[in-house]
Amino acid sequence: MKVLFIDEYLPQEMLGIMWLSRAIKDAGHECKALFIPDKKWLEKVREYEPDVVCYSMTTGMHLYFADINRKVKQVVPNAFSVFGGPHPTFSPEFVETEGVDSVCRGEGEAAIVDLLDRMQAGRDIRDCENFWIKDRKTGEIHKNPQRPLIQDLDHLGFPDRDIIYEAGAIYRNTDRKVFVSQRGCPMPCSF
Ligand code: B12
Repeated sequence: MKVLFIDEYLPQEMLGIMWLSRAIKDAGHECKALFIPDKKWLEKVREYEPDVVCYSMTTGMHLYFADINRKVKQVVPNAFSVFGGPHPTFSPEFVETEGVDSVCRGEGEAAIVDLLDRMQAGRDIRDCENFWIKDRKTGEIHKNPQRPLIQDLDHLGFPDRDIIYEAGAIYRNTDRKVFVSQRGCPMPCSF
């Protein structure tokens, strides 16, 4: 399957996207990123023709990305949209938004690979764990439980920095690279 992550330029490389891309590529799927602002962004979406369009979001960016997604759907109407990150984890009812096909709650590596493998094989995706999935025909929302958290982070391999560097040379050229050796928050935060 062909996957496209759309994000805006942030002050640093996005570890979520890099780790998801690692898992997606290791499972044999294709994966690219596109950063906005880019005058040709919609042209690039049309040219790549992704099967799945992915967005990683914090709260506050959700209306913006919902709008971006509606524009994406005008040029690739069959592309399946997946939203993940803190906002969909806290507020999965975001799936009710027009144009949103699914949201992923919590860790995404195993979830997105499961989803893509099922799509590739033409299998049912409605009971895919971690996802809330909207049936395109009936509008019914399938609310699935989350799978257990990853126990051994070393199994994930290294984040795929290429996906970010290919899409945004500024990240490749900067001396500042981002590393995180844990998941979640060491304080009592809920995320
Ligand atoms: C590093 C960091 C930043 C960096 C990079 C952000 C980024 N998007 O990569 C910078 C400095 C830019 C930043 C900025 C901000 N941040 Co910040 N940041 C973090 C921090 C400390 C770690 C994030 C991280 O890299 N985690 C590691 C990766 C691997 O995890 P992840 O990104 O969550 O991704 C996993 C899952 O969420 C999921 N997933 C994520 N995206 C997707 C997409 C799909 C399609 C799928 C299937 C799955 C999926 O799968 C990934 C792998 O398992 C978190 C704290 C935390 N505990 O997470 C706060 C946190 C994300 N930030 C937060 C906030 C508030 C902000 C700002 C709004 C601050 C501000 N006032 O400007 C901005 C928003 C910028 C933006 N548009 O994202 C909040 C978000 C709360 C919320 N309700 O959304 C957090 C949770 C801190 C907190 N506890 O309050 N941040």
